[in-house]
Amino acid sequence: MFGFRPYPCLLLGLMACAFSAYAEPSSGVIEEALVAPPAVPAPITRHTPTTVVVHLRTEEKVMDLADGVRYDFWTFNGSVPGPMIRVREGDTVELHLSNDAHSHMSHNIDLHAVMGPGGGAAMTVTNPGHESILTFKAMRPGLFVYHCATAPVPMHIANGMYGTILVEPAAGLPKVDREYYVMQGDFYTQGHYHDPGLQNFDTQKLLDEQPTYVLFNGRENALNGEHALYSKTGEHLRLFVGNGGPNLSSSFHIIGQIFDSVSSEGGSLLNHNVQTTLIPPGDASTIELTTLVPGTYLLVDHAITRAFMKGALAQLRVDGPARPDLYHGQNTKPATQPLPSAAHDPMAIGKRVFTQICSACHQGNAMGLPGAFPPLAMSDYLNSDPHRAISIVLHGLSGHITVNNTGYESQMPAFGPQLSDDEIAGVLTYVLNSFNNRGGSIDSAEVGKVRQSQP
Ligand code: HEC
Ligand SMILES: [Cu+2]
Repeated sequence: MFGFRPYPCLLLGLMACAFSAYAEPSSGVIEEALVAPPAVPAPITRHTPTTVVVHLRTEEKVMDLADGVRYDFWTFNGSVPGPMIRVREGDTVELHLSNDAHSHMSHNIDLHAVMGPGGGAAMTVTNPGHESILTFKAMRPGLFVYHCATAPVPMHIANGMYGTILVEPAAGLPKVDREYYVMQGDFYTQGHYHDPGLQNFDTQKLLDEQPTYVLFNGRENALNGEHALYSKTGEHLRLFVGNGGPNLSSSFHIIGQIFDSVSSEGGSLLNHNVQTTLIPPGDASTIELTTLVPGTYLLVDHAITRAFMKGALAQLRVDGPARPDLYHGQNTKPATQPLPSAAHDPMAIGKRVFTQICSACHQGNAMGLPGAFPPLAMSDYLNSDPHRAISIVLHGLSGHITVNNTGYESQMPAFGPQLSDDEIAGVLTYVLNSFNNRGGSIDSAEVGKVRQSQP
């Protein structure tokens, strides 16, 4: 009833306890050092509230939306999402919002951690070259979204103006080994997915709620490869996952993980053993997980078209010794099946394999799908070196390739384990002699050789 914290009282004894009660609500002023996502400020160790000064700067800035694709983002502090603000329950936040002198628009901020009309929006409307100050008390703990709320609001958000503010509960959060900050958003460009060059905002797509891109941290591959989130086996991770929207809800999932705990709708209720959690626009969730088995895990929006065809894909790399006790598998060669009668004709075998397998991705007309699957029809990549395709079908292919002047950076699985040498020879022969390709044939002895030489 006096705002005592039982824990410091126990530690420090009665005198200190009485003192700490007097010391509240404020023990000085702190200037928060913000960091760029996916990093977050360090956990709070204070046991008393204080005044935290936060500086945010709105900046309009052309950056990469994907490889070779540029976009005129509107940002907080030059990043999408804006930096995570971290304060403690009961803190008073003094937020300085400055708007870059080169901006074309005024901007403001609505923080969902604020209890007051507009969440700060009306008080912070800031013209280019100006600054405004909003002071509020962070009364409720949780992970909250902030965003620009200047008209047209959907456009400011669609251009990247969102972030999160974490209000730690007075008792603090349990200790974990690593923390990361990921935020989903949908983007609307006049060009198609992966059309190169500077892409303009598309109002009609925004109105139709049909984004060209759905992204984690404002750029395709922002958290992939060398930028992947990282952990060692056996560690506990905490992910602060937000959704800026403006339109799409996220079915947030990590392929091959089960979340230890999820704060439902970012609130104080914890759900456990969760596979996929729903994060609507303007919401955020604190997600904890344990990384037991090494390898690379994919963070996705499980509305899965967005992950594989609109960019909503990030990586978590886990290093450490293998755990066959928890996870292992075996690949055996299939027993050679007796071939159906007409089946010694490579073209007939090839047509069947193409229809059953290859067409799922490369399409029945072999034209592929823009941005996702390269064409096999008139493919300069295939026709320039048909023998290279043996190894592609046997072992799969990933990384950047260029087919008919278009870049692809995707993944084709290995079909070596499931297709026989005859079938691979057949399908390549079929493809080479169809779809306006150059002709020629691949025989199964060649496939056998490649299979032997590169196990
Ligand atoms: C699950 C989807 C998928 C299936 C099924 C698939 N591929 Fe692919 N394939 C891809 C992707 C994706 C790439 C590009 C990989 C990259 O970007 O590095 C590719 C690339 C290729 C290439 C080189 C690029 C080009 O266009 O010439 C060839 C050749 C190829 N595939 C042949 C085949 C054949 C033959 C089959 C059937 C046995 C097949 N693929 C089945 C997804 C698939
Ligand atoms: Cu704005």
